Amino acid sequence: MALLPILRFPDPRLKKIAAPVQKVDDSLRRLAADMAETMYEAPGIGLAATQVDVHKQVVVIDVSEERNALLVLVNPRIESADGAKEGEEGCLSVPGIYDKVERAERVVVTYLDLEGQPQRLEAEGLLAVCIQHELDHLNGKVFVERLSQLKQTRIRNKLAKQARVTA
Ligand code: K1U
Ligand code: ZN
Repeated sequence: MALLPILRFPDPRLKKIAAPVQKVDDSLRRLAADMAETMYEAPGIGLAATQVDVHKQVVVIDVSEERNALLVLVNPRIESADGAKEGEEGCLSVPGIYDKVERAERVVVTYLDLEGQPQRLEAEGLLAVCIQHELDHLNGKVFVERLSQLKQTRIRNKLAKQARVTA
């Protein structure tokens, strides 16, 4: 397995739209294993392939306290969503920035598992939020782009300053 470098906002590659996976094979299973290792090491509760510069519809998620409930979603689709709730989000591509985003409270998602079998999952709470956050990544959207223009400008300035300090 391998740790993969995570793209940092506002890298333009985070805007790419991920393509559907045509075949679930060993190379896709290796990608998922590498993504999971990268997510656990970060640490994070989710990671989309877009964030490691692979533009395929794959996400890994583990919202469990014990960090032992890995979910791998291939070609995920939100079939239905209901309710609305504001909650704090962070992003491994935007380190150090946390803000409130409104999301659906519950979602039903369909996807393929690592055997290529269709699955259906009803999610609520943090899992529902994380699924929506990761599907945004597959559609080229980072959570800060859901914030006001003023907040986005402040975040871009803060990240540019951080980059100058660490250069
Ligand atoms: O996609 C990502 O960038 C990962 C992101 C997912 C996420 C967090 C919060 C709300 C929605 C989606 C993260 O994992 S940020 C790190 C984080 O939240 C966390 C890290 C360790 C333990 C618990 C949470
Ligand atoms: Zn993110």
